[in-house]
Amino acid sequence: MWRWRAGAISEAADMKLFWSSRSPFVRKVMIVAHELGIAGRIERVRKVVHPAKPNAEVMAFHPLSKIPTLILDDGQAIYDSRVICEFLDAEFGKGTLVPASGVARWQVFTRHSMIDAMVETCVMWNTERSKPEGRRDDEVVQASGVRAASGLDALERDKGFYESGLTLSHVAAASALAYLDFRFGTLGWREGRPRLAEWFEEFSQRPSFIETAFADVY
Ligand SMILES: N[C@@H](CCC(=O)N[C@@H](CS)C(=O)NCC(=O)O)C(=O)O
Repeated sequence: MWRWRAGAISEAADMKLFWSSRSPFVRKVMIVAHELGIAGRIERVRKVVHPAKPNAEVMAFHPLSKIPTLILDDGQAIYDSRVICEFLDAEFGKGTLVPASGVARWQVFTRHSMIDAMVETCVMWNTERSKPEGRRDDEVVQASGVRAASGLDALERDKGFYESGLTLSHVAAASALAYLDFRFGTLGWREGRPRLAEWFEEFSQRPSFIETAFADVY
């Protein structure tokens, strides 16, 4: 049976996270852990994953070989990133990062899912555009750009996003925008999206964001 210790701040790691310094989904989980003051309880276990190469060690816990996967001290696995974030917030944050009820709660979940879909599109976009000519599907590359722009425009217009305090959907947005800077530095996503750019600039100062910076290492 997994035992968690409520209110603990700097205890030994009692959870493991299949982790990579390059994954926006992993970064989102780690930002949440830092915001909740429990990053020290999560041992990061580096895993290399790729859609073309299922990783047997990851598959032993996540049947589809995806990271992040969180493993509790009784061996139970929790995934995907949205579920891990909600788990951490419910268990260690008393639900502070998700409104307890009402429309606002469902707006946070919906926005979080939209951002995750946008990031999935961007990860696929990055993979597709890196393929050599002949193997690359240019229609997918182009459509990915259209979808990502549409997601960013939705965030720029989303009044509730700017008016509410910190939620999981804000963490998801920060990780998504950082991923764009990391992999699509020349995209110029800030152009025409001043509210989002300003919001991100402010979020970027948070220790949780600084502590979890992307790094292109295996
Ligand atoms: N919906 C999943 C997406 C996770 C995901 O796609 N992670 C990538 C790394 S950024 C991965 O595991 N890719 C390996 C694969 O698709 O086989 C989540 O939110 O956790």
